[in-house]
Amino acid sequence: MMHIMLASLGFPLWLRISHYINLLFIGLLIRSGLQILGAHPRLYWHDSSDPRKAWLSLTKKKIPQGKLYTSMDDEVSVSPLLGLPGKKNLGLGRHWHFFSVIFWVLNGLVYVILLFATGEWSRLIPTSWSIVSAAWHTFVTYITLHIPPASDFHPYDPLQQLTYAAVVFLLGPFMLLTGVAMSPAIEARFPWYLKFLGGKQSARSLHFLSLVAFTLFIIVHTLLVLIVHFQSNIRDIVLGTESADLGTALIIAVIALLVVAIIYIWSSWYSLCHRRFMQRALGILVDPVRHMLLHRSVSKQRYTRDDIASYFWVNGRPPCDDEFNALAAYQFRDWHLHVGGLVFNPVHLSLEDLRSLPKQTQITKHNCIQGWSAIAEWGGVPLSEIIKLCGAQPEARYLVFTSYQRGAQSYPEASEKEKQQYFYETIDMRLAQHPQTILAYEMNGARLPLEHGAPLRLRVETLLGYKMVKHLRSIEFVADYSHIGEGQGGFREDVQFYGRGAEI
Ligand SMILES: Nc1nc2c(c(=O)[nH]1)N[C@H]1C(S)=C(S)[C@@H](COP(=O)(O)O)O[C@H]1N2
Ligand SMILES: [Mo]
Repeated sequence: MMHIMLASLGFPLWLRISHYINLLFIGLLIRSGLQILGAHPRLYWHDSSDPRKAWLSLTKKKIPQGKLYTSMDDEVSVSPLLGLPGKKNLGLGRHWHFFSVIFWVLNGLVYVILLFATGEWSRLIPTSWSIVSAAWHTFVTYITLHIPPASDFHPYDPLQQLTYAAVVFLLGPFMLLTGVAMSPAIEARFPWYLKFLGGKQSARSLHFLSLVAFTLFIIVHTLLVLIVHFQSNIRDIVLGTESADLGTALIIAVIALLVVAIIYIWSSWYSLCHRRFMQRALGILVDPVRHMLLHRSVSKQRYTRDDIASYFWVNGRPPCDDEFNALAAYQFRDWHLHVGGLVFNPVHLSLEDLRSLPKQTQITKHNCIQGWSAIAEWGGVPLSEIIKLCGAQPEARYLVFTSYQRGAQSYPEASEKEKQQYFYETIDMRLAQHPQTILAYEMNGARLPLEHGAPLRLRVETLLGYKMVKHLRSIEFVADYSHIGEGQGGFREDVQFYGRGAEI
């Protein structure tokens, strides 16, 4: 009785629309996800991200011995057919991923709310264990290359119902939970959550495996729609009832799929041609959402010495200018950090001066935007001490950290002009005052090694690695950063179109 009643409901318009919106955004999510994966095409179960211990390497690149090899060297170019937007565009791929996930989640919420509000849920969520044996029966039917009779569908067959319920209520949320776990702000604020998932790299691997599961589901789902009672299916999917006109259903389906295909092609093509425009346009939505959800989180990381990684990728090669080499040759005895801009007392601090200020050590996890992570102990001066020393003027809103190192060492694919520019990044006053924001001169109890940023680097433990400028030259307090570089807030934002905030 129940079945007949529900089947007669057909498929309401809201359900068909949300199915279509879901299809559109899932495609954008998968494609931008592949783009992100290409930035570090190795998967691990352990947070030291040791490439020799990767369980999956989707690259033929080998790590050369005895030569500095950076994670930027390891990035692979993704075909625009697979990735969104394609080529080496991690920054834009992430923008598309976060832009799409906002709509995907909203669409999913509307769907679930309406599912329960209209009683449609009872077609999806099993209410009796007998469905398991019924689903097994259907499975055997399919696996022996038979097709269940139309009467088995009310409107779903038992196997279909179980699978849909699992995808909607288990796989979907699992993708979100593992995705969120990769945010350094979430990791820093809720280290227990990451422990629960087995760490950042295991969350990343699980996120990838759920992508594989999702992709398999989509393939099988589409094939079965095409093979098993196709004419009824297409009427149901498009017009909501099996008594609808087949021709109309087919025409609408073809047009709807063409629209999706055009959006997929356009999104890659337009993003590749107008990278700055797309960075800004997608940022209009992504930046405030990210800022609102994650910017306030303060790092509560407290790892132990046993957690310290045996492998720590390098990103950004040491500077090679004569000026820097001369400083390095004397163990940075003549090096000074210049602190100026909108402050009451500009200061020049030597390493000795910095060492005489209060020292803080912290064992925290570094998260590179490309995907790898590693735990280390950092020792240095809390940035708040420097702010106290120089006194920020009330108009000061941001701190600009400039390196001795130039674009050529940060991003080999930069233009000639960008290669000459000094690497810089900005953070705001709030982040600067965080208890775990420090200027580190030590790593794992020893002097900061050259490749990890000697003589001094920034550590902000709720952000991605690209914000943590190595080989510091100066800190400038400013009211606004739009006049610096390309005005996006940092070298990697200017040149590689990374996001303005680095909390995810
Ligand atoms: N000066 C400078 N600082 C930099 C970079 C760089 O290229 N130049 N790369 C950033 C990026 S993307 C990361 S992930 C970290 C890497 O730090 P590590 O080399 O100590 O692992 O440094 C950040 N700081
Ligand atoms: Mo990075």
